[in-house]
Amino acid sequence: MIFCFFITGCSNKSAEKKEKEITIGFSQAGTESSWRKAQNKSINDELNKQNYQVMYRNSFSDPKQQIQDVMTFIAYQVDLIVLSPIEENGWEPILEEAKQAKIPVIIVDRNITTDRKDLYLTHIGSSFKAQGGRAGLYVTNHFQRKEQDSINVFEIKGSENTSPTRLRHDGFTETVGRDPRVKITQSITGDFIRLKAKEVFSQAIDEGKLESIDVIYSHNDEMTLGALEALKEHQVENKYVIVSIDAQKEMIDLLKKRQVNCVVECNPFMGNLVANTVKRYFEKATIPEDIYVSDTVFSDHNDFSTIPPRNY
Ligand code: GYE
Repeated sequence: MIFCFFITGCSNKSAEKKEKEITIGFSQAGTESSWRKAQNKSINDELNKQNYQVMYRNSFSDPKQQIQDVMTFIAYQVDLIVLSPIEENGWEPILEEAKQAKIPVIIVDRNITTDRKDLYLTHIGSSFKAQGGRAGLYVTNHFQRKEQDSINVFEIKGSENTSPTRLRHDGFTETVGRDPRVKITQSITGDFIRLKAKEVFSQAIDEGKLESIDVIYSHNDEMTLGALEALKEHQVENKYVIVSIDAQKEMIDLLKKRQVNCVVECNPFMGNLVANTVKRYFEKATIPEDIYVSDTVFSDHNDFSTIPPRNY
């Protein structure tokens, strides 16, 4: 009996890998913003603190490369995949392959669009729709008591086929819909990148598309900074109500100088949630279907001294 127990004990022990023998495949979307770099460091730091072996791949905003990166993790037979997806569609085939290989997947930050909840353990990230709603609420509150027949919004959208772009748009439009005067009359895509947004916004200025615009609503700070550079280079006065999302330090500094009006936070520091969820998985503890990162909002109504340091 003792002999059998010993063998059983050994097989159980080898079956329960120690942290340092667990390999995590971490697939990152890109390095397009200070926000992304902070999110990236947060996840890598917290996984390393748990003594996991981390196999890191950055697809540098190339969706096809990101699929290849996940294929590599499956080929290496990692123990778990942490996926920060660029795009929200097209993930089912490769996640089905991960499932067949018995490799669990945790989706972080942006979400994926699928009914197949069996293809991943959980999603950890912000509510992008709530962020769009907060941006919209600032706009409707700002114009609530202003005698103005129409309030025209210029929207600078993030990359198409991504959940933050879709949901930040939906949250904003649903909220401003309460005031029939507010309409998005111009919309461009800056792919969440400062230089791209500057180029496309400059073109819009040249084409006279800022005529009768009251509000600039931008899906992330990098694109807002690009648009502000374009205004400056075209010597266009910044007389707009400007609302931005992420709350990078550079944007909060402009809020304090009253060059923008509202900055909705998108908290990048999700590493502890990710590492804790990984730990709970290997401890066979229950994991909720969705784990939300908490965000807040800053505006020119704030006492700026209460805004915490940004660190990104
Ligand atoms: O707002 C932006 C980054 O996926 C929420 O992606 C993230 C967004 C973030 O490019 O800065």
